Amino acid sequence: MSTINYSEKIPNNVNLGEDRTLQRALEQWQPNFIQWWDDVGPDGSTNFDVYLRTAVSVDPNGWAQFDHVKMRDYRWGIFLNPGDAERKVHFGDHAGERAWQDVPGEHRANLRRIIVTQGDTEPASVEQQRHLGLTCPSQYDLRNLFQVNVEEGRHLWAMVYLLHKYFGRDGRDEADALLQRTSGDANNPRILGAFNEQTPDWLAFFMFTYFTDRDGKFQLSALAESAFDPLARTTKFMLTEEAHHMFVGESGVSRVVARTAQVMNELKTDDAAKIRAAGAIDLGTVQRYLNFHYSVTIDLFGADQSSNAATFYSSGLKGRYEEGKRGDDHVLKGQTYKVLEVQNGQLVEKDVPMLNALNEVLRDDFIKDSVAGVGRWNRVLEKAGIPTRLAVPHKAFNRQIGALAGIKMSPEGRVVSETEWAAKKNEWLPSADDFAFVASLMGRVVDPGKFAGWIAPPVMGINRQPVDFEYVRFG
Ligand code: BYC
Repeated sequence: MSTINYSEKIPNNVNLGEDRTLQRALEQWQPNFIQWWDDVGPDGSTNFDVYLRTAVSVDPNGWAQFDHVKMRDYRWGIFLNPGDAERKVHFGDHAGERAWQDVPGEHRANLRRIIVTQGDTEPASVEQQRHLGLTCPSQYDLRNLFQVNVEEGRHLWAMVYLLHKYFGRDGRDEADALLQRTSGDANNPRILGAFNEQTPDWLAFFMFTYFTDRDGKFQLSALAESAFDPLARTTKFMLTEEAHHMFVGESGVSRVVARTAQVMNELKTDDAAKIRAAGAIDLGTVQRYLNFHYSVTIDLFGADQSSNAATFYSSGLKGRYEEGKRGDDHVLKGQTYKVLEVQNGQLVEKDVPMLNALNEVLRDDFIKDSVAGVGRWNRVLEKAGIPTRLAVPHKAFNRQIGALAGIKMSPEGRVVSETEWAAKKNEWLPSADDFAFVASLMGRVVDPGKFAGWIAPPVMGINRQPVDFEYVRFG
């Protein structure tokens, strides 16, 4: 079951050939997907041969094969982690019952909504990143961008398979709509806020893959607990791909910070203007990008109190991060959780029923994980003898979703007036000037082993290849 059949038009390990109707329906969706890739996928990349990894099996060891391929010919397919016939639902009102191999009628609408929301983010991110290849800082980075892009395409396939197989005509319509919404489109935008923002430059890309792909890690982990077994198995496999995306983000920002620290030491200055004049990105700009991507990403977890979240959990559709490792009753009735609320213009903590606060529980798990990586960036500064430190802003900073959307907050967590917000906004979030400066650095470096001046080279290459390997052949 874990071996992937590449002889079929749609590579898969779900015996697609045995279900002709489903196979035909997906084969009809496939050219629309390719059309979408051609229209809004990576700009100007059609003839490139890219050193990509492709899944060859879903076994934890050795699922990946590396080769130069054209992205259009990437073997997008449907790969589920191996099933366990004995698997039981392990949280919520159905705990102890057999995991579902089909969709129970009463949970159909909610499951469809979750799968569509998940599926919508995948093509959105490809659309957001489509112009970045034109300004890559190196071949190594270009290859990583393209790897992320093809895997997001595959994640779309993962959700489309579930929609087609388990949701009939509605599912097919939703699968079509996933190719019709467009990131940032005024009339038909993507579903969630962060996926309609722009990713205008590589600093934004690294922040996005560090923070926003980490939302992917936490949401997919919560779905990997689902009572609906096909969803759990497909998201488990997606998580193995997601790990590389977060690596691209974490190491990317780390290399930017390393280069900036080097320039600061060479010039013996922390003056942003001088650092910029030397072609590096000053730490103030890095911090403002961080503030932006962190705040729009924590919005992705939804409202702090949500009856949807309670229903999703109690009915077994979506668990918590690492549900199986938690020591409580996995039903959570009568338990409480602390959320922040605005009262008379100030933040106060309030105990609310935990079931309703599960979006906040997941957001808090995400926050802990994000902060750890920021600490690793700070160690780069520390080692270089630079006293400045990066930090995630307060949870209520720049929020648009949930109770905290009603308050203006400084990154340090001080409630501020509208007037102060307007005056300081450009110190806290990237300004037009910051974007213009970062854009001015975005050249296009494509000689093997060469890197743009604003980013340090990586410590090692991909798949034990040297850093100056020809990761992309431009055809
Ligand atoms: N922007 O009761 P609430 C990834 C809507 S990332 C705009 O809190 P709920 C990836 C919400 O839809 C992982 N709207 O909602 C990363 C609802 O609308 P309706 C993606 C928002 O259902 C990088 C209303 O506000 N996966 O994989 O509890 C690259 C009330 O909100 C936002 C998932 O998200 C927002 N930020 O929670 C590529 C998992 N937040 O119905 C890929 C599936 C909320 O009233 N999704 N709203 O019109 C879910 O589990 C839930 O839908 C959410 C929302 C957690 C997102």
